[in-house]
This record gives sequence, structure tokens and C-alpha cells, in this order.
Amino acid sequence: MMSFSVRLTALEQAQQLLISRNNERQMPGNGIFDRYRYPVLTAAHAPLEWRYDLHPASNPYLMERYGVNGVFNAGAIRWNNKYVLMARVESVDRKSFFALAESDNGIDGFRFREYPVMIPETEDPDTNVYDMRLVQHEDGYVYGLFCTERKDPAAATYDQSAAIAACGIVRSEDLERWERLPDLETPSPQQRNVVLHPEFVQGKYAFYTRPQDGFISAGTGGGIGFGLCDDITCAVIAAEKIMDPKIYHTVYELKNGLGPAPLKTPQGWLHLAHGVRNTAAGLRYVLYLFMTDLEDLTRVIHKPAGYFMAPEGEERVGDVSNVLFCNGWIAAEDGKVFIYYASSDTRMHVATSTIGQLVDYVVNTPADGLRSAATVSTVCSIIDRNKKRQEYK
Ligand code: M1P
Repeated sequence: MMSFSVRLTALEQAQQLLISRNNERQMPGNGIFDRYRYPVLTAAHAPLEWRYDLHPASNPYLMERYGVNGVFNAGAIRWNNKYVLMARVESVDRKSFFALAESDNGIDGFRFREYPVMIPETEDPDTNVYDMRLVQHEDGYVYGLFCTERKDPAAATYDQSAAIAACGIVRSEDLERWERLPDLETPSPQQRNVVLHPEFVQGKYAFYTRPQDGFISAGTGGGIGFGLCDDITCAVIAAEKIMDPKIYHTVYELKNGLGPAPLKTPQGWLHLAHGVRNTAAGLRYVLYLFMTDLEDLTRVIHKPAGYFMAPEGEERVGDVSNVLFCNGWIAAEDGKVFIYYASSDTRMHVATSTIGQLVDYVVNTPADGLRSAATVSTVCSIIDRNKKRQEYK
């Protein structure tokens, strides 16, 4: 049995090695984005001070007292020259909470702040909170929209899993102190994946929503919705318009949901979303991109076929396997885009691209023809063009 101090030194050294490890871009990539070798945040990045009682008298075995199960689904923002992630930290007790981690270069060196984020509660306490989208709004505040989950009060006593998902809202001017606003009200019985648009639209706050009938099933909720509200301090959306619907035999056939807030480009608003399909092995979550009109935010003007990013290698395995989920990206001033995505509800990764590459991908990738024959026709036209290139060599 290692002594307390030897064990503590070993734990500290292992964590220091993990945090200071340089990340490596994986070449040659697909020309659209680059993946990196190592996750940027994992359960092992959680400070030892959160997980261990570091007093030899009360914890002579230096046991982990309150472990972290996973770190994933992080919101992202550039703040004071740092790349900042608002991570979903899931404790061993299954409760998620938020914690900020920051890095100087956005691809490695992420380190958690000393304490998790204190989120004030409404009169109806949250059982579980997760998946915050951070948005610097033109009103001057940074908003955090997240899912607040509570037990379904209508559930029978035997049913201890029925829950209600709603959109919680906090705002801050310094990322330290957070003011809780009332939860968003919409016509849908439940909401998840709600995102605040960064600009006013017709003088109102604009939200991307994801209406859903049940806690897991989107049901009659038709896809990604859009709605306006006058006052974010008691946010009510009277009408939602579905702007990106679920569609049969696509990667977003079962449900979808917007990821981070869209990025403004000269060609349109660039959106990143997740799409879900069912398989014999369970649900499969992939990421896709689309673009909406700069004037009519609900008009999709470009939408490439299929997925932009799907789970690969070790990303495929975790607490909820075969899942990629993204609710944070950062566009730097030089046009570089840092896409922070989680794999299998377990860990956080980064992929990098540029606004130029992402716009080219969205504008020039053929749309989904929705039938095998259309896919064959698209592939043949690509081959035909490539043959001509060889003839004119
Ligand atoms: O487990 C995959 C994801 O499932 C939910 O997303 P959605 O509501 O789109 O199905 C969320 O619980 C999300 O946190 C989770 O990553």
C-alpha cells in the first residue's frame, strides 16, 4: 500500500501530465475540418480537490470520495483572450453541473477553474441541469441556455424515470456571477436544445427551439423551431415555426436539435446541429451543418446531404455510445473555427476548420436527394467531372 503522500504525488503528476500534454492535429483530414489526437477535457481533468478529501487524517487511504463520471456537451466562448468551455460535468451520482475550463490556444491545456459554476435556482428547483449554450448577445449580456430536468409530477409512483425537460436561462457580465431568469415558456410540453440567437430580430429576442412531446421522444415536435419573445426576463414564445424538420430516411429522421448559436457569414447564418436516427444498436447521433438566410432567419438556403461529422474510433464508445453532440464553437478573428464536440456522452474533443472551408462545404456539397437513385446520380456526376479533368491533362 502506497503511503498517502506518495499516492498524492502520483495523482498530481498524472493529472499535470494529462493537462500539459500537447494535442496533435490528425492529418490529412477530409479538407473540411481537422480532428485532434486527444480529447480536450475528460473526467480525469476534474481537479483532485473536487474528488478527493486531501486530509490524511480523515482519508488515510486517499480514496476518491466523490468521483466524476464524464465531462461533455460544453458551451464555448472566447473570453479575455482565452478559449472558455462551459462543460457539463456529470458526477458519479448522475447529477450534472456546470464548470468552466479555459485554454490559451483552444486545442490543449484546458484547466478547470477552482470551483464549479453556481447556478441560482427558480422556485421550482432543478433536479438536473446540462448542455449549456453560451451566447454573447448584442444586449451586452452573456446568456447561458440549458436544459433543466425535473421529475414529471404526473408520473405514477412506480415510474421513477418520467421527467420534464425545459429551457433554463442564466445571464452574466463576467462569467463569474450568474443571474437566473424564469424558464422559457413555449407551446410545447417539453423543450431541449434551445439556443438564443445573438442578435435582436424585429427588436425581439429570437430563440431556436426543439419542441418535444416526451422526455426522450420529439414525437409531434417537428424538428428545429424558431420563435420570438419580447422580454427575456420572463421569456414566453407564443408561436414556434419549424425551420429544419425531421425527414424520413435521413440522418435526422428521428429527431434533431440545434448545437451552438449560429455564426454570421456574408453568405448567411451558419448552423451546426445534431441529427438522430434509430438503428438495431440504438440511437445514432451525428452532426450536420446548414445555412439560413441573413434576412429571413427561418429560410434554409443551403443544406448538404447527410452528416458533417460522425463518431469515429474511440469516439464511438462511452456512456451513451455512437453519439456526437456539439453545443459550442468559437470563431476566432482570423477566420479559424474551433468546434468543441463531445463523444458518446463521455468526453470533449476539438476539431478545427475555417469560416471559408465551412461555407464552401455548406454551399457546394450536394443536397440530400432522399433516394438511392439520386445518390447514384450525384456520385456519377462527380465521377464524370473527374474524368474530364483527366482527359484535359
Ligand atoms: O445521449 C445523447 C444526447 O441526448 C439528448 O439529446 P436530444 O434531446 O437531442 O436527444 C441530451 O440528453 C444530450 O445531453 C445527450 O448528449
